[in-house]
Amino acid sequence: MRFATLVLTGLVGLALSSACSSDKQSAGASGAAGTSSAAGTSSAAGTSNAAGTSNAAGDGSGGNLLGAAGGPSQSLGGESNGSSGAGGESGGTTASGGAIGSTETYPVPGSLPDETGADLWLRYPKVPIPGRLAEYKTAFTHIVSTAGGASTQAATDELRQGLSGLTGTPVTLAATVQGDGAVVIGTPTTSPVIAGLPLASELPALGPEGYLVRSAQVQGRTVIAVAANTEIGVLYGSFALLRRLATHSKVADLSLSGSAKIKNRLLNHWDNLDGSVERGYAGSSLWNWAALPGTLSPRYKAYARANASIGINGTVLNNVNSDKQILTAAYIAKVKALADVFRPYGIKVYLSARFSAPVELGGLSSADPADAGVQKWWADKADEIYAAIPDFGGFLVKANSEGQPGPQTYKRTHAEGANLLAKAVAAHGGIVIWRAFVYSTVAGSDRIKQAYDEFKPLDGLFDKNVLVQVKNGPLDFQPREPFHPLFGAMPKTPVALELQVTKEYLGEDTHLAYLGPLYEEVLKADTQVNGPGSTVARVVDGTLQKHTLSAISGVANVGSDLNWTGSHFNQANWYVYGRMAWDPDLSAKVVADEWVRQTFSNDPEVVTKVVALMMSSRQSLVNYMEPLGLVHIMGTDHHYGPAPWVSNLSQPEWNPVYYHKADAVGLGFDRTARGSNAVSQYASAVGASFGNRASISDDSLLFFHHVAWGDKLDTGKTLWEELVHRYSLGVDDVGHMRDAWATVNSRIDAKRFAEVSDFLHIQHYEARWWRDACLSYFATFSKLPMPAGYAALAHPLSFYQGLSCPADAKKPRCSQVYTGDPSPAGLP
Ligand code: GCW
Repeated sequence: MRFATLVLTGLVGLALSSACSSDKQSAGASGAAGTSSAAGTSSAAGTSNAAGTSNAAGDGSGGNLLGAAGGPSQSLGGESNGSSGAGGESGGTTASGGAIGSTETYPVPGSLPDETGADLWLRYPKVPIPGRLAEYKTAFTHIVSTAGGASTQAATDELRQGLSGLTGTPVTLAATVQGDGAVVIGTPTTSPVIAGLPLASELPALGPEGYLVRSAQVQGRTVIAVAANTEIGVLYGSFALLRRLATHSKVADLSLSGSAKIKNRLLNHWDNLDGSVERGYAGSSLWNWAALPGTLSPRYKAYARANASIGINGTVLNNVNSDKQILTAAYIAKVKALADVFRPYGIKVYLSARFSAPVELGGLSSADPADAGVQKWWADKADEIYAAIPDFGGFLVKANSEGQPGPQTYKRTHAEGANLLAKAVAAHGGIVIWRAFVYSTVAGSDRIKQAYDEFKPLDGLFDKNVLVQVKNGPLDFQPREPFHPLFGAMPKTPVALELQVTKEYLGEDTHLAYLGPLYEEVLKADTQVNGPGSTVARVVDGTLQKHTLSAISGVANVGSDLNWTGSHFNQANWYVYGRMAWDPDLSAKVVADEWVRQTFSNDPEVVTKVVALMMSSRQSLVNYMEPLGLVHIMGTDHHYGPAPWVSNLSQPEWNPVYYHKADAVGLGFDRTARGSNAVSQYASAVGASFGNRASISDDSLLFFHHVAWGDKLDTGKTLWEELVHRYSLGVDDVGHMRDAWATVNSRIDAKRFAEVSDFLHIQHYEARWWRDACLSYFATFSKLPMPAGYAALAHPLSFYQGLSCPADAKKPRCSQVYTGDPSPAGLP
């Protein structure tokens, strides 16, 4: 909602003051678990409905945070493990054919050195359990890497750093196998040893990025082979091996294979050329444009490593609200310098292109796609870019949305606009990613219908190298939305999924919300366009509608902060985005498990507690911000705190009141056939389910229905009672997260422990702020008192409406509400 933002910047004090491949084994979903809350009450989250909507991901909406012993039982995350695992011990996480983790007892560490978080999940600390350490020391003594270029070098460097760190012993390099303990890496072309192994015959099926990691015999010695068809595949295999070892898995169980299901796995940076980041909460942009191309920050390589470790293979460097300057020769030279750093890590660069650049940079009188001069300008520009960057990925375009220029200015369609750029890059093998997030200046009856209405008729009209990129939901990255109706609705067009990794609407840097369950929810949502099983994942990976071109994008959350993402737990969202982009069938819980092990500790005391709190975190946030399908009731511009009362913005659909439609009768937006009929944009079975009060999940209820305050919901409570209940549950769940975090105190370094504790403290008070502000406002319509068993609202509505926080929208907090005790909100 940028346009509103820009227009309103001058109105501060008015509106603003109102608020402050797959890896062979598809991982088992953590499923519909988690129906009971930490407070022991029952929550409708974790259920799925006929239409496969809102919460099939089982984000543990309040699963027991102080969680019982025992690691999660689930299949292996990210790669298949072909070993039988027979006789293997069972570790923290049972994987198919093997186990992640170890059953050895973890010593309580004496004192741990403080960590900044700068190393992300690539820390490689020495294995603290003697049995596994001895095993690794024997199995990994040297790396055999005979030939290859920069990517093989990157793989070798990573293995050397990782294996030396994990074993606490320098691991050496060798040209040949020196005895037991060799890790032999390469492709059949770069390595005669790999070419000679029986596994070489299995490689072609794995594609250009796939890999195998296996135990093998070379000259009578047992080695670990990391084999792939390309050097990038070798790098991915090396990271897969290190991930297994950093999660303390048994060497005897090692047998990994992986290949990506989605071809283009991108980060989209909303980074501006002045160093600011739109919706960024982690400092300034990583790209130091002023110093490029001459000076290359070491962070560029570190960024590339981190992305490669999770399978991301493309990066769009600049904001979709694009500055034309990025297409000038001076900037192309800077972009080339970055592309050269990223290339060994398998990462291509892309640029957001400004549609009006032929006028603004080229001096043409028009940017009309039908104009031959415009076509030539783009073709020449593409030639210029590809001359500098032969593997340039292509263009991302936001057009005719929130004030951005586009083809409609010239009475041309989005398809004509996209094809203009597509033709320019086609000869070079480039692609165009055209965003469907359109936002016209003319208010419709229902803002969420606009993308479908504009794009569905264009299906079949896009060139072969164009993808249409669609946000996960039809509105705008809300804490929960139903899946976007364009998924499956454009069978002749490859449709890419856009997820937001930066938490614009989910508490930004401070609030802990693990997004794995949100991503899993949308990927598993069943569009039913070709009958049951037509999931968003199968639309996006191209298999459902038979597209070879496929893409997924995550709006990046990284910046110049030392910890990269503004908070330690926001790193998990970068991580899970990459892992699910590589394999959209991975479960959020499996990924959380491996992230915690690599980032904090493999100690089951830590893994169990922290995974549980992560898995419940997003549902807790939904509960205290926007329960029951409410959307977009946050403050204008900053999108941080509550402001359901805002009603004075000039376009109706910029206002929260447009979305929640509270009145004396009830709450919610009627999108059934009696209302805006947005349900008709879905496949009929899905639309019917969304439109039916009996089948819609309570989690999405108010997104599709206007419900009377006294109506009974699935839980047996009235709407008003359930609203109060969920807001209260959300607040108290954050209290449980704090309790759970407190228990890992001695097992995590003091610095990161304290920083997370501080943010949980902020989150707890701000959750209560959300609850009390929203309920005091909605009570003006329901005219109902707080039900028995819930804490009174801390302040009158006027207090919340008078707040003017946050002072800093890039590091937002609202200290005015940090008084009293946030919990219990639901009285014991
Ligand atoms: O979510 C909204 C944001 C805008 C963003 C826009 C978009 C880049 O508030 O900041 O602009 O979406 O996705 O284009």
